[in-house]
Amino acid sequence: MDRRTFFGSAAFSAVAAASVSKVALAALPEPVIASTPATAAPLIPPNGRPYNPVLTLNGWTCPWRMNAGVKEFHLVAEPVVREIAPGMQATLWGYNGQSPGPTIEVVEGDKLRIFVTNRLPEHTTIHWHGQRLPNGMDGVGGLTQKQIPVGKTFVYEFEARRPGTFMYHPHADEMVQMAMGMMGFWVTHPKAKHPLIDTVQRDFCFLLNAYDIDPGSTTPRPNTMLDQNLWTWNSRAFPGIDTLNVRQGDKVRIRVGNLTMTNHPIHLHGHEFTVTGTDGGPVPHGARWPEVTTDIAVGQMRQLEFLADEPGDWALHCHKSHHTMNPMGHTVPNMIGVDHRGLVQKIQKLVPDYMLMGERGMADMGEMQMPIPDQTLPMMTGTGPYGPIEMGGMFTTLKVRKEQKPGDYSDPGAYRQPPGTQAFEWTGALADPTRPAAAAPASALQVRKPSGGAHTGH
Ligand SMILES: [Cu+2]
Repeated sequence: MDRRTFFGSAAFSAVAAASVSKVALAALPEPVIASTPATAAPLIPPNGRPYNPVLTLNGWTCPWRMNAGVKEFHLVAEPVVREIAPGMQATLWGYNGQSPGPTIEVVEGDKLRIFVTNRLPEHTTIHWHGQRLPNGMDGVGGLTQKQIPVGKTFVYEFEARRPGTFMYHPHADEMVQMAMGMMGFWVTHPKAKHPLIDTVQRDFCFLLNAYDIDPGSTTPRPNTMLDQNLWTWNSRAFPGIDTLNVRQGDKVRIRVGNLTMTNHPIHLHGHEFTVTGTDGGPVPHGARWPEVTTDIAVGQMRQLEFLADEPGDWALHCHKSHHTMNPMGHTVPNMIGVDHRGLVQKIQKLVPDYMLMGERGMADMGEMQMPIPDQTLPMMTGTGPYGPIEMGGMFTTLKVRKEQKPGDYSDPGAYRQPPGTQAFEWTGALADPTRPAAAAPASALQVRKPSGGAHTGH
């Protein structure tokens, strides 16, 4: 079929992803490569139909060009270096210079052409998670298309048929390619006012991902199934995850997709939200209920919406406490409550750097600077106005400020607690707590035991 008449044809389903001709290759759009993990400002659509753009946390939106009414994107699958947080670079695979790849933002009804160039050391494909599209555009290697060989460029063409929150990732050697960081976000905006899609003032998106990178090294182990040691949002770990900065009174939407191998209960402090949509589409009003935590299972996406009406710095994090930590030895012995007085000094005569961890819990880890290998993040780190924030991994802050300007996404700095509104130390008298008398011995209790072995009469 003539590619120029493709979109005018009713035969969408008849065409599969195909290798581009040399003529088309010469004409394909220049891929835009990102070199930093910084959060880019939302991309105001320069052409096509207007929409309110999203902000990709520590990411950016893929620029496109219009070609005879078709939106054309160019993704390049390639090895990348991604800063997970200051002090640690990971060698991952991604798209257009980073992992995740750029967010694709389109409008319901847009006709799309996406060029995918493979610069990986092995073949790949892209699956467009959640899209309605012709079967041959679904990107499942071997099933709906041939894998894209090393060095080749394939083209995907389809229409963005329904609005919502989606993602993209390979469906070729998936275990390795997703463990290496290949994924990206996708947002399809509604073409007109939609009864189930509210206008919001701030629209954030990010993917949950996870890596197993040995301390001191930079390449993830792709064979690890569940015991990853880096729990990340858009391949960033706290304190490398940017804050979500909003104006008090803004309606806020946060879109989250999970491409890790376990579920993540995402928890927001200080506000109640509703889940207004999934990758299956908008949730009917009657099926929404208030939450402060919503679990996002593997391969799921959720849209959280709320009115940001409480000023402050509010934690936003995964509620699995092991997921708000950076790499640590899982085999650290449990020392809580162990009396080892004098032991550390004796060992330090032999091993000067020796530290004993966890005797009184692990909060000390947030303060002490223990020697760690290069390319390794402290287990819990990040400093707030009142001291160390004893977290890493899947943690950041929602900053709600009265003074934040509309559309201004810059970080307003730490929240200043108004006088009299912060937890404070009690300095008055403390009465000894009254404790109950020692429990009576069991033999003194009057217990009616069942008689004999006959358990009848239940
Ligand atoms: Cu989690």
